[in-house]
Amino acid sequence: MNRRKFIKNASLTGIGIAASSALNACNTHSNEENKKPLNDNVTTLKNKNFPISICTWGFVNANAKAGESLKNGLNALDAAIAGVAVEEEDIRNTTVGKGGTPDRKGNVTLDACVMDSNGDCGAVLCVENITNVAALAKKVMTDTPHVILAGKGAEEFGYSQGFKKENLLTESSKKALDNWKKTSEYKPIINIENHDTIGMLCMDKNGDIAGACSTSGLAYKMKGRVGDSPIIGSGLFIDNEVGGAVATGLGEEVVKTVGSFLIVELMRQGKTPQEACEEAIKRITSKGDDYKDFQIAYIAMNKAGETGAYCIHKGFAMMKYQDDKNERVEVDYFNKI
Ligand code: SD4
Repeated sequence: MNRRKFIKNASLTGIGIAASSALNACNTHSNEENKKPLNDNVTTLKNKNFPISICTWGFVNANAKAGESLKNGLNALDAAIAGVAVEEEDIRNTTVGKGGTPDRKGNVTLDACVMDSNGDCGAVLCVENITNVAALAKKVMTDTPHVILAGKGAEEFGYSQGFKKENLLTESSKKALDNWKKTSEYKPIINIENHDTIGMLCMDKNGDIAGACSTSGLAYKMKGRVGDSPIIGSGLFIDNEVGGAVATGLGEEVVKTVGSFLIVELMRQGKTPQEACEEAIKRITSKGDDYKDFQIAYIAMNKAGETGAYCIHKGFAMMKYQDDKNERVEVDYFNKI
C-alpha cells in the first residue's frame, strides 16, 4: 500500500494521525511525491466556478464586499478580511467588532483569526478598543514571529501598526447590560442572543482558499473568556489542498470537538462539505441532550468549489456569492423534533 492510500484509509484516529506524522518524518519517497495532495478524493479545480465567497448568517453586505473584491482580483485572504470588516464596523451588529455586546463587567473584548492558503495563520484574543481585529490577526501573522497575541499585548501591537484606539461600547449596549444585571442570568437564547459571529471562506480567481473569523464572543461572558472563533482548528481551519470550514455558535462546544479542523479532515477523506458539516454536528449532538439548549453551525467549502452547511437548530442561514450572485441559503438542521 503506498503512502497516500494508507493515509486515506486510516480514519481520524490516533493511529491515523500518528502514522501520518511518522510517515512524514521518515518519508523515503521523492520530492515530487511529497508535493502531491494527500487526498486523491478531492476534486481539484474541475469546474472553474470560482471566485466564491461564503459566510455565516445573513450578512449580505459583508459577503457582497468579499465576493466583489474577489471578482476584482483580490486574493482570498484580503477579500475575507475586507468582508468581515463590514460587520466589525457596523455598530448595529452586537456580536462583532464595534458595538459588540460586552462581558459582564462592561468590557467589549474581541476575538479573531485568519488563515491563508499557504497554511499560515494569525489570531488575537480578548482585544479591547480596536475594531478591525481580523486585520490585526493578519498583522500578527505577517509582522510578528508569533501566531497568537492576547489582551493588552495584542492591543499595543495594534497601535504600533497604526490601528486606531476606539471606544467599542455603545450607549445601547450599556443599557442592555444594565438591564441584564437585574437578573444576571447567563443563558444564551438560541439564534437570538449571542449569534452573528462572522466566519468567512473565500476562493479567489486562482482557486486558492483562505478565511477569517471575527466576534465579540458570548454576551455577558466572564471577563477574560475566549471562545472558539480565534482558535485555529476550532473557529476556522483552511487546508488549501482540501478546503476550509468555519464555525459559529456556542464556542465551548466547538472547541471540544475541534470542529473546523474535523470538517477539513473529513473532506480530505472524501466527504462532501455538506456531509462533513453534518458529521461534525453529530459529534456534538451524540454526546447527550445538552445540544437542545445551544446552537452551533458550520459552513465549509472544498477545493472543487462545492459548499455545505449544517447546524443544530432551525434558524441559521449562510450567504453565498458565486457567478455574480449573492444569495442567502437557508441551512438544514439536526433537531427536527
Ligand atoms: C463564541 N462562537 O465566542 C462564538 C460566538 C458565536 O455566533 O459564534 N456567536 O463562542
